[in-house]
Amino acid sequence: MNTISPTVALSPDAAASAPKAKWTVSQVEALYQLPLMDLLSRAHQVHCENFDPNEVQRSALISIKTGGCSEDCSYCSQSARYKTPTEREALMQVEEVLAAAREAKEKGATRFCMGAAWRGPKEKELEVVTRMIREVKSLGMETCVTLGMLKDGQAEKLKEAGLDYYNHNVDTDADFYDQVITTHKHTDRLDTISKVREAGIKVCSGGILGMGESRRNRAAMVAQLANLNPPPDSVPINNLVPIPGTPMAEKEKLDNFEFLRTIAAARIAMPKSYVRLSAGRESMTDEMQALCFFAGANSIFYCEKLLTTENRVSNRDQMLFEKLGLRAV
Ligand code: SAM
Ligand code: DTB
Ligand code: SF4
Repeated sequence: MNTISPTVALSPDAAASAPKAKWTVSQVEALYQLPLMDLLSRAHQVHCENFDPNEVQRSALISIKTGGCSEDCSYCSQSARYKTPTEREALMQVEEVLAAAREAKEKGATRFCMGAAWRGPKEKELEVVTRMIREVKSLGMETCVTLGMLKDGQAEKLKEAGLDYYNHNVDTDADFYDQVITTHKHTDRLDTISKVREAGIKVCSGGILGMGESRRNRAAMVAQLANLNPPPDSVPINNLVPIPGTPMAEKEKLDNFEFLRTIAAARIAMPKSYVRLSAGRESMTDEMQALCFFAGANSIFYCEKLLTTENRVSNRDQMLFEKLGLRAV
């Protein structure tokens, strides 16, 4: 079998013990070009070397602040610039969020992710979110928030409140980014990711497929995530959920095998990261999801709704886990 490996760049510092292997875009693209069975075998082997392949982590997701966002992300139902079915709502109350977290815990989720439709949080808003984090932590759950771009000092406040993960997706290849979003730059995303990491919070970062990007763009996104030092702890791979009223409402669905190849490439390039099969599961068959788990996906959103769109009713997921002999962790 073809063994494509990342390039080991020799460190100029002779004292540095473990040189960091870097993936070039062409190396990741070469993974995509493998015969599917070779790619899946290799991804599954890497998965087994680093994780129990029968275990899947489950995170619940809730939208704590919906709609009315200033940004123009052309896939998003929450941008104020497009006329979508999503209505603008105020920031939720701490008590309401806590009740949702309790329910998610009872259903078996181990991590509670809170999303806000903001370019970035204002200080007063951040203060409310830190209270939510403290309360959810006190239930014994891991916490994750996704609030947009952070200013200096904000990540430290989140860390102090006990935040475990910050989700901030690179979303797509840097070269394709301005065809999707113009109100902020790809480098802004990297800047927030650095702030999160420097504050000692675990990074959750991935992207969306099926926005009209090329295979090279997909490979570049995987390479970029893999070359972060270290790679994100958690890598959500979203399949575009086309939202009526957005510029991407009529995008043609990405071929399932291309989605699967991306999961496999992400697993190989980021052996120790949790790869999350994220948005888009609602329209995937059980068989497609099983292939994604085989290819190395080992985390899902376990809740009936994502931020504004449907996900999967939890007993459908439970049945799938039973059929596949998967254990929730
Ligand atoms: N406003 C914050 C931000 O942009 O980081 C947090 C919320 S934003 C909705 C979180 C992520 O959801 C986006 O980065 C994107 O990857 C994903 N997302 C949003 N709409 C989506 C859609 N229609 N289909 C798939 N993924 C989507
Ligand atoms: C991520 O990568 N996917 C989640 C979470 N992080 C916040 C969001 C998916 C949103 C799907 C479209 C919606 O429900 O609005
Ligand atoms: Fe706003 Fe985030 Fe949606 Fe972009 S993806 S419009 S920043 S909520």
